[in-house]
Amino acid sequence: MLDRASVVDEQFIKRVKEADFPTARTAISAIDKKTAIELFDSQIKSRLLDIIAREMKEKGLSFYTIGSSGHEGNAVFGQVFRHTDMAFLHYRSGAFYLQRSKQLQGCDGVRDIILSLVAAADDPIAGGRHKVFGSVPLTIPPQTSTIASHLPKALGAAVSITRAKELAISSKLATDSVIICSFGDASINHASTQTTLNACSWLASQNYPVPLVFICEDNGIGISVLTPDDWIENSVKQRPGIHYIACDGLNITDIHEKSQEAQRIARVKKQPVFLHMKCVRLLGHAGSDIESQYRRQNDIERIESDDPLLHTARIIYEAGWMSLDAIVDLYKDNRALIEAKAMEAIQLPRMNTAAEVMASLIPKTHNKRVYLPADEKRRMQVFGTAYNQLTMKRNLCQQINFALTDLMMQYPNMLVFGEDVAKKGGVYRVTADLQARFGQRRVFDTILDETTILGSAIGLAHNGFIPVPEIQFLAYLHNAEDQLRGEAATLSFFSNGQYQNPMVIRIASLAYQKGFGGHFHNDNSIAVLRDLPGVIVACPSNGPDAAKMLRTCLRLAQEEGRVLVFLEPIALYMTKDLHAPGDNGWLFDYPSVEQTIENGEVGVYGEGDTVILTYANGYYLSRQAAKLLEEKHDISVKIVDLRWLSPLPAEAILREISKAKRVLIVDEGRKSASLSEGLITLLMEQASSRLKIKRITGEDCFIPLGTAWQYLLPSRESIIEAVLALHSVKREKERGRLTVS
Ligand SMILES: Cc1ncc(C[n+]2csc(CCOP(=O)(O)OP(=O)(O)O)c2C)c(N)n1
Ligand SMILES: [Mg+2]
Repeated sequence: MLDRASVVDEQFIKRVKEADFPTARTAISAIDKKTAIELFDSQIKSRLLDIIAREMKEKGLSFYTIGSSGHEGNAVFGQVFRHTDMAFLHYRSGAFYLQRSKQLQGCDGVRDIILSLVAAADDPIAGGRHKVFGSVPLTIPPQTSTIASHLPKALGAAVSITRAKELAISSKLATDSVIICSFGDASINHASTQTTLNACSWLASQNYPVPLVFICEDNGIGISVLTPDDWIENSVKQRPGIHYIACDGLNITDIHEKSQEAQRIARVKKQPVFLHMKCVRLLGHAGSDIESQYRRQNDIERIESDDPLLHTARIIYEAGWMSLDAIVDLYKDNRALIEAKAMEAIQLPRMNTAAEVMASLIPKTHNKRVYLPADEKRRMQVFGTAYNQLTMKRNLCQQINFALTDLMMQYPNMLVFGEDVAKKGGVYRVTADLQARFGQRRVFDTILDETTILGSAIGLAHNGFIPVPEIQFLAYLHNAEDQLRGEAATLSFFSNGQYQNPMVIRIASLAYQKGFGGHFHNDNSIAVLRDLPGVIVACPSNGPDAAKMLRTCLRLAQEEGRVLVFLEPIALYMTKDLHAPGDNGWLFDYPSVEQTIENGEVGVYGEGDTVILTYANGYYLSRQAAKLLEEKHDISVKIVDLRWLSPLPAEAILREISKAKRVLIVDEGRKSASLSEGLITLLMEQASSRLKIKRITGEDCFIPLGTAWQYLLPSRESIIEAVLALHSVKREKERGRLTVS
C-alpha cells in the first residue's frame, strides 16, 4: 500500500509534465492572471505543508497531520474577503490562511503554520499549545477542534457589527465587515451548526442585519461516513432568510465569482449567505487514517485524479499564463522554500515548564479603558421611580437588579440577554425594568437556545462588548456547556493570551425552593464549572454581597478580559427573614456604587474556634444554626462565606481557619464531585493536621418535586448536629433538645 501523500505529490509533477489534466466540471469564469497565479501559489504551498507535515511527523519532528489537501480552493476566500473580516475557520483552511496572509505586509503564513505544526514556543498564535489556524493581525481567532462549535460565535460576531453601530460602541470590527465561518459537510449535522443556521435564519427573516458567510467545504465525507450527494443543498436551501450559493471547489474561477457574489450580499445587503463549496478530500482524514479500511482503492484513486491543484494548473496553462515547466518549477521552488523553513522551525525551542504552558490561561492584554460609576443625577434619571428604593432594605433579587442597572450605566458596552429577560424581566424578575431603562438593543430576549445565547456572547465579546447572558436555570447550562467549557474558557489559552472573550454569565442556581420545581429548577451541582481553568465562579448569599461581587465581575471582564460565572441562589432571591418570620434579617441596604468585594475575598461572621466553611444557602442556614448553637449550647462559631467558588479562595480560607480547632464544611452540592471535596483536599494538604474536619453535603441524588427535597440537603438542624458532633457532644442526648427549637 503506497503512502497516499507521496502518490499525490508525485502524481502532480508527472501529470503536469504530460499536460494530463482532469476535465473541468464547471465553466471557467473571468479571473485575471495575477490573481490566478497568486491563488495557485497559495494552493501549492498549502499542499506542500500537508506533505511536509507528514514527513516531519514520521521523523518525530512534528505533531499534527490533519491537512487541507483537496480543499485548496479555499485560497480564494482568503483573497476575496478582507483580512479584517473576522474568520472562524475549518481545520482544512491552510490555503485560506496562506492567501490571507499575503494581504498583509510582514505576515509569513508558511512560517506561522510550520511553527504551529512543530509546537514551537514562538508559534505566533498558540505559542505551541495547539495546531490551530489563528492570527491577531489577520483577524482569525483560533478555533478548537470541536466540530461546529465556532458557528454560534460567528453568528454573535456578525450580530455585533450592527449592534455596535446602533449603540455607538467603539468596536473592533469595521461597520462594513463581514464574518466568515467555514466547516465540513459532516459538520452540518451537528447540533451547533443546526442551531446556528436556525438562529441566523430567525434573525435574518426579521430583517436584522447578519453579514455572515457560512462556507461549507463539502468533500462528501466525515472521517469515514459518506454524506449523501444532495444532503447539504436540500437541508439548507429552504431555510428562510439565508441565501444559498453553490460553487465548484475544483475551479478557482467559479469559487472566485461565487464568493464575490456571497461577499456582496453579506457586505452590502448585510444578509447571511451559505456558500457551498464542493471539493474532494485527499490524503485521508489525517495521517493516522487508513482510508482503504472504508473506501475502495478505485474510489481513492478516482478522487486523487481530481486533484484541485491539477485543475488550477490546467486553467493557468490553458490561459497561456504559465508553461508546464514553469508550473513544475513553482511547485519545486515552493517545496524547497517550505523545507528550508521547516528545518529552521524544528530547531526552535518548545515550551518546557508548566508555568509557561499555563501562562496563557488568562488573557495577557489588559484593557486600559476604565469606566466609572454614573453620577447621582444620571442614576436618579435612569432608576426613575425606583430611585427611592435604593435607600430601603432590599432582598437579593432587587439588589441584583439595582446592581445590573448601575453597571449598565457604568459600562456602555454591557449587554443583558437571555430567555425572557427583557419584557418579562426574567422568571424571577431579576432583570425587571432593565429593558425600559436601557432599550431593546442592550437588553433583549433571545430565542430558546442556550448554545446560541453563550455562543453569541463569545462573538459579541470579540467585538468590544461585555455580554452578560443569563441562563434561566443551572440545569440548562449543560445544553450549552461546550460554548463555555470548550470555547470561551479556552480562547485565551489557545491564543497565547492574545484573544479574549470577556463575559459574565448569570445563572439562576441551586436548590431549596420551597414547593417548586424539582430537579430542573433546583440543580445543586456545580461540578462542571469547577474544573474550568481560568474561569471564575462567584456565588453570593445575600443582596449587598451580590451587588459588590457583580461589580468586581464586570470590572474583571472589562479590564482583564475574564470569563466569569455568577451563580445566583434562587431560593434566596426573595428571602426576607433570617431567624423568625417578620424579622427582615435577610434584607439589607444596597451598597454605594464604589463598594466592591474582590475575587478571593471571603465573608466572615462571628468568632470561635469552630469554623463553618460554606456558601449561598449553606451560609444562610449556618447563620440560623449559629444563633441556636450560641443560645442553647454555648458554642460560638465563625462562619466563612466563601463567595468565590472557583478558584477556591484558598489563601483566605487558610487564614480564617488558622486558629480553628474544628472545621465544618456545609455544602449544598452533592456529596460526590461537590465543592466540599475540594475543600477537604485543601484542608488535608495545607491546614494543621490536628484540625477536626467534618462535612455535610447534599445526597448523591437529584432534587425531587414537592417537599421531599428536605431529606437530601443540609439543614439548620443537620448543621447544628454536625457542630455538636465536632464538639463531641453526645448526639443521642442532644437530639431531643435540638428538635425543640
Ligand atoms: C463535537 C465533535 N465530535 C466529533 C469530533 C471528531 N471528528 C473530527 S473531524 C470529524 C469529521 C468531520 O467531517 P466534516 O465536517 O465533513 O469535515 P472534513 O474533515 O471532511 O473536512 C469528526 C467526527 C469532533 N472533532 N468534534
Ligand atoms: Mg467532509
